[in-house]
Amino acid sequence: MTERDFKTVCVIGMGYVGLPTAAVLASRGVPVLGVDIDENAVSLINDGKIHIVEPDLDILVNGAVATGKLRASTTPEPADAFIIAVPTPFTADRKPDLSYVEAAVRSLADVLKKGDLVIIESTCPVGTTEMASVWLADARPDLTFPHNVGDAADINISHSPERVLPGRVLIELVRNDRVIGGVSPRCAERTAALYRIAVEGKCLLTNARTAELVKLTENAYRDVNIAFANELSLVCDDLEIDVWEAVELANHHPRVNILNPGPGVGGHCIAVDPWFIVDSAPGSTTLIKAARSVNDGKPQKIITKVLAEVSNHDNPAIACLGLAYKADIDDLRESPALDIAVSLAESTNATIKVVEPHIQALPNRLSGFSHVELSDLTNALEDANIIVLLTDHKAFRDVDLGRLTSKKIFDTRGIWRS
Ligand code: SAJ
Repeated sequence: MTERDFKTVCVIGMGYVGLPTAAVLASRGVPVLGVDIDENAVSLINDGKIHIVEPDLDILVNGAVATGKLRASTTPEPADAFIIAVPTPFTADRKPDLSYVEAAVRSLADVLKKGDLVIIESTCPVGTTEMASVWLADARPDLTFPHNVGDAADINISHSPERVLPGRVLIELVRNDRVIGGVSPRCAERTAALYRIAVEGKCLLTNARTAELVKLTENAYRDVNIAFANELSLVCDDLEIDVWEAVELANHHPRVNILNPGPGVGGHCIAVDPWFIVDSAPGSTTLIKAARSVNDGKPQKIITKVLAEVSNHDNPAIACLGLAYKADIDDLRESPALDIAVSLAESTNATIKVVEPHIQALPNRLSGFSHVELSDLTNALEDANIIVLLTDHKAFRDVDLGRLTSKKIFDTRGIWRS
């Protein structure tokens, strides 16, 4: 099967995954319609511009729009394949919120025709892809679906989770192996045929339920490993040992590879996805739950230490370096750095200068505080007597530490170790 079998592709959700996926397919010559409910994002894309920060994505989108292969709209149109890449957040009681996925699936029911392929890339709890087949069957009784008739179905449906790392999306989209889980084997084969247009990694075929669990497993695995590093950092604090040195030395063992401790785990994936496993198997997930609790508890440990230092100063002035959840991106979702800055703003009257090179204005959670301002790096460092490094952005790595000797530094990422 080749790209000729997919004359048009419709990608629903123009976020961190959907837009790069649409642009990569379009750059391989496939006409792609990108769909999003955000009219501003749609109009920016149609102007060849982007609304997110991701290396080289602007150039790719601009080129794909200029050649006419990529355009955007707020409503789906008929296509040979549909890729759903919308968020799956969790509710206040940590249950998966499938409302965006369900709305996206239902939004394409009217334009489906015999032979179409529907792929869910959004991270989902086990069973969601089969459920999507049921939702579409309800809406389109004139078509047959794979949860009922398997390989004989008019419509093929599968789950192929995205695995790209923000900051390296365009490279990983093409090079990473892809897990592809079909509701029937034929669904998986057709999905692989579509991805092979752009993906150089292996396409690994399985069933939809296994693919759903594999994606959740990858992120839960990373969460557990980061939790180990974060717990070790607490032990080292108690014992007055430099955790970075301890990790570095332990990692010389041929079978030990401890990750980096930090201010906690953020982003919309690793801090969320493990809860989808817990929700599906609450009695069997002691370790996964414990890891979440260690990582979620880390910001408070840092806040407590900084506030203790604040109480030592008559005129405390804090520089908070970084709000993004990790280095060199603009994403503030579930960011422990943002949580820490907000908590410091709430708990003290100290002047707080926030440095975040990837945003233009303070986020809502910080903009209401009169003692908090967005600042440039030089200014914030000069005026502060307490420096809290929260995100390991490149811009912070080159700071001249010699000029900060009189200041109290909390380097939560270990980038300023001499
Ligand atoms: N972090 C640490 N210490 C580390 C590594 C990470 O504290 O040693 C923190 C980061 O600062 C950040 C959080 O963990 O706050 C998560 O960052 P990350 O780089 O580990 O992962 P994400 O959330 O940006 O992307 C993950 C990736 N999953 C895995 O590596 C298993 C990515 O491949 C997935 O596609 C993505 O989740 C997703 O969308 O699910």
